[in-house]
Amino acid sequence: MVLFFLIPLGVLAQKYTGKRAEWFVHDRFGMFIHWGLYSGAEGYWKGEKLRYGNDYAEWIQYRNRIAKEEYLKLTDRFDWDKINPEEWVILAKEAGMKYVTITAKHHDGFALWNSASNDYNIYEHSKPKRDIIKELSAACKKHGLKMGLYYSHWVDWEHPDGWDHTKEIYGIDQEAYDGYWQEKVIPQMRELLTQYEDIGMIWFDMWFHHSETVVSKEQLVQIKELIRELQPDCLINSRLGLSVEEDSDVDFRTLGDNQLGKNKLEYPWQTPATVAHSWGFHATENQWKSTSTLLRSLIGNVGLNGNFMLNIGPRANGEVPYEIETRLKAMGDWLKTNGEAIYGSGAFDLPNDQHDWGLMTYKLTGEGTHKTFLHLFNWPLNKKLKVSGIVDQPRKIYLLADKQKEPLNFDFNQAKITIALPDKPMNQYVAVVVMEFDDKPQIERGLAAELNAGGYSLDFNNTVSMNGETKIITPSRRGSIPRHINVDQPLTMRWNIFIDKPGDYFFDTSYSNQATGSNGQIMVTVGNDKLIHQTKPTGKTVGEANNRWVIDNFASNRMGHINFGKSGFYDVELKLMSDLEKKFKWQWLWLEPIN
Ligand code: FHN
Repeated sequence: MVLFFLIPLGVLAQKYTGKRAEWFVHDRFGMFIHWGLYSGAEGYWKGEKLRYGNDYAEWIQYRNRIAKEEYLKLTDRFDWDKINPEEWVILAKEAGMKYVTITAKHHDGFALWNSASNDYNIYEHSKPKRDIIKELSAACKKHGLKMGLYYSHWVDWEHPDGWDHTKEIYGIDQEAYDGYWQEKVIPQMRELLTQYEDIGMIWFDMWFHHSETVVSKEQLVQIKELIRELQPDCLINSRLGLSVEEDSDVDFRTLGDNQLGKNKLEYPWQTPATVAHSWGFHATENQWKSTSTLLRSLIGNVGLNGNFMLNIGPRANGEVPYEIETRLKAMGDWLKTNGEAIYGSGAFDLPNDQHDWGLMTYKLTGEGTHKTFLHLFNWPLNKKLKVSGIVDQPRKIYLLADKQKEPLNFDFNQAKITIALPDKPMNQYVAVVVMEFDDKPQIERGLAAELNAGGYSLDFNNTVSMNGETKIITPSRRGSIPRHINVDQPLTMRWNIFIDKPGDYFFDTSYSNQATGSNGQIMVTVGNDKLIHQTKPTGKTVGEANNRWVIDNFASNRMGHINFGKSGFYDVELKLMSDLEKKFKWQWLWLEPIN
């Protein structure tokens, strides 16, 4: 049965969303909680730091080879009277998050609820007896958030026949593994799906496809059918071990840990992310992401139709690290003012990374207004904001933080909107400018945007076409050798630009020529105008001091200038030809108005 429905245009900016995932696509932002016995270890065991560079504190039992009996003694470090899951939910609410997903059972196999089918659970080992899932469920209900449950189905270090990575050496009998599945996984899933009212999602965590490990497709289908039978509206993520493409019953795709979206996807997807590095609490954590970074990640994902689930790793007394709490509250403050650009918003038709000032999101409101939100990460010093590629005139532009919606002056010219900004943004971190349109704004596809400070940087990112076979060489030596192409055969590239202010423009180009004389030709054509440049030797440079780190020099060379007689669209063509054994390497073309 195909479970993808077409959402009425304008309600959600995303085409293939199953009915039950509508809230998830709308809400965009949730909390992830990693909390369990490992929270008591805080990333150290008997004086030794976690034995693995990635410092995932919740892996301490496996990494430091801790026996179950000893691991269980960590319960003594918990302050059972202080732990209050409602505080986590309140924090989520303050952060503007709409759901909370907790590690009901992480890889250590320890259940955070009163599990009748397996006594390795918190109820049996806390004093007084606690059922954290029950308490969290009540708190979520009270504060109007959805509850998601993380359940490690594949890996379980407690059950002798559950998967742990040492079984890659010693192997495991399929029948024995199915024993674990039928006596622990299925009964526990049944408990979770029947004891705690509505479950928003079950979040599985098998980061391999089932074909690459011990779990069989039948076992996964068994879980999936159980969920559908007991909680038809509960979402299932792709780390169940089945992809969204392969099984339309899987509601959304989970990207890699901290992996942000790169492309717009038309089905629901999500990034699980950390504020720090570790998921579980780690005593010596020090890689805190800034609030701006976290907001940028959220906005970036929404601008590509994604969801963002941000983790907190509370301590064994339930406390959330100060560094996390402050960032979450700051995000919540930002969302109180700017939430409209996130909730119910999604991707706009222009590429998300088209402009150097920030990112865009879009929504069609219930009143029929089309809004594009311009998220500015860098307030321009000249107080001008340039938007390239929208070919319809906005009816109004204002700052989202401005309650009066005082209109901002702007200039509209075919495919360029230039907005006059006030001296300072009205809020912190990211300023949002709203452009309102009566109809869905039409765009000019494939336009290379003008940079906000002026000029056009033309390269492989914004080219409309590239003829000739070549490979783009990715940056190397820590980025000191930039992205480029080896010009080993003639190559033609084209860009579409819009010139707002007619006049003379310089053309510069960057390349590396390691020959002793000219080794090729670079030709630019705009209409009837041509610029021809014979490559010059560029020599070497040092990438890193005192490291014998000598690299090819990529240098900017002035080709000349061309006059753009009137405002309008122009096709810029570039032809690259090498003519010696030692081919040159080409990087970019730069256009800049001559003032
Ligand atoms: O191994 C886990 C890890 O501990 C953590 O739970 C993350 C969260 O996405 N998932 C696994 C690694 O991808």
